[in-house]
Amino acid sequence: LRWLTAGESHGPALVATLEGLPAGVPITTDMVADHLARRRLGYGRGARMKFERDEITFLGGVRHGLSLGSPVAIMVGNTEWPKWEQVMAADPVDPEILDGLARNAPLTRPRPGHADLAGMQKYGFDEARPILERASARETAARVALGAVARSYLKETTGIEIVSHVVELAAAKAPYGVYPTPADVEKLDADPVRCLDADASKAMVAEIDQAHKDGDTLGGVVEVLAYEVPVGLGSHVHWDRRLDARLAAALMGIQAIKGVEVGDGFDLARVPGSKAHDEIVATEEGIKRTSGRSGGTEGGLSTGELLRVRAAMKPIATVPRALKTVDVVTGEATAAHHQRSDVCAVPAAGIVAEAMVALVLADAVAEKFGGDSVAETRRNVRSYLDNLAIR
Ligand code: EPS
Repeated sequence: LRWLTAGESHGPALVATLEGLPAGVPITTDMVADHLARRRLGYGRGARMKFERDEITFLGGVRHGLSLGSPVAIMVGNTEWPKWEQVMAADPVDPEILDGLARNAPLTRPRPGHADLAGMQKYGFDEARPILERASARETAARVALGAVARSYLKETTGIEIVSHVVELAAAKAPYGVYPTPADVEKLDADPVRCLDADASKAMVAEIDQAHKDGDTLGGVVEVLAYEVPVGLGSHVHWDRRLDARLAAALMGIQAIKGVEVGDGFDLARVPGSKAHDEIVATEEGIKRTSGRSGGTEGGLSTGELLRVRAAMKPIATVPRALKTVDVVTGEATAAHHQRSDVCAVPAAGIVAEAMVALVLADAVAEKFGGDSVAETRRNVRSYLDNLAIR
């Protein structure tokens, strides 16, 4: 599978394309809309989430609710576009009109922690607008749209289902080792911070309320679980074929993610080998592991156990109590620019992380099982599983 996104935060739309998907995958506007709506949820999001809508248009690859095997192209319209039509116009605009627009004021005070400064230096701009427009996490709407397609493909061909939850938000933590299942998704989506534990959820909301009062922003940790992953996705034979490496890169590629763990991750470095691995036992249902410390990958291959990855999001870089910076035009010390921002987007990051995991697993499934139609892929999956010599 190959996929790409394009579009700026305040441009007319985001577009996303996915190439290599077989024919017969159920895809509907409602399916994509549901996931986009889930991404907009979460306590601590800013004003823009309230007034903007994601408008979905399929431009190719889908007919009467099923994929055709041709590239799938999805457009996610920004309903805010009319306010930005001149500032973000593709064609040249009369400078007199632009000068009169407050929205077009040059952003010369880069925000620490954002792409603003290094981006201006690298691309040769003297203000941050051309950088922040694409660095913005608005782009994750396009990934979630593709993720909705990827998860339909996974469910149809292998039965894989993906769930995420927020396990830490600033200092508030959910109890360790509780793994929500697909049956918990409705409850998770109804929680203000997408956390299964009621006490931890309250503590997380309190953290956000305090940060809001303090003019601050917060990060946290999300965990993604994939159920029914067959043994043998990815490979030990080369670094870039390792499933864990591909998952780590995909999660790290989400805006503001600074750390990724597979299974117990960094904790495994702190215990002896006798407590770090998952022992193998014979059961009536076949060979199993007695624990899930590895997160469902060994040697870069999926083991057939629960797949579990975590991503750590740093606090949003647009801090209301603006941080110290330098005005790149005057060279003077000043405060970073700030108009509005989310206090916390960790619950949304979980939905984006689900999409990234779905896209990586869809790629690994397509690579392992091939097939030009869902029926063919399904046959290949069944034949592989039915013929495993060791089980
Ligand atoms: C974002 C900043 C905010 C968020 C935006 C991502 O936008 P603005 O600066 O226009 O208020 O609302 O996220 C979305 C629009 C979205 O759909 O997720 C940023 O700087 O990353």
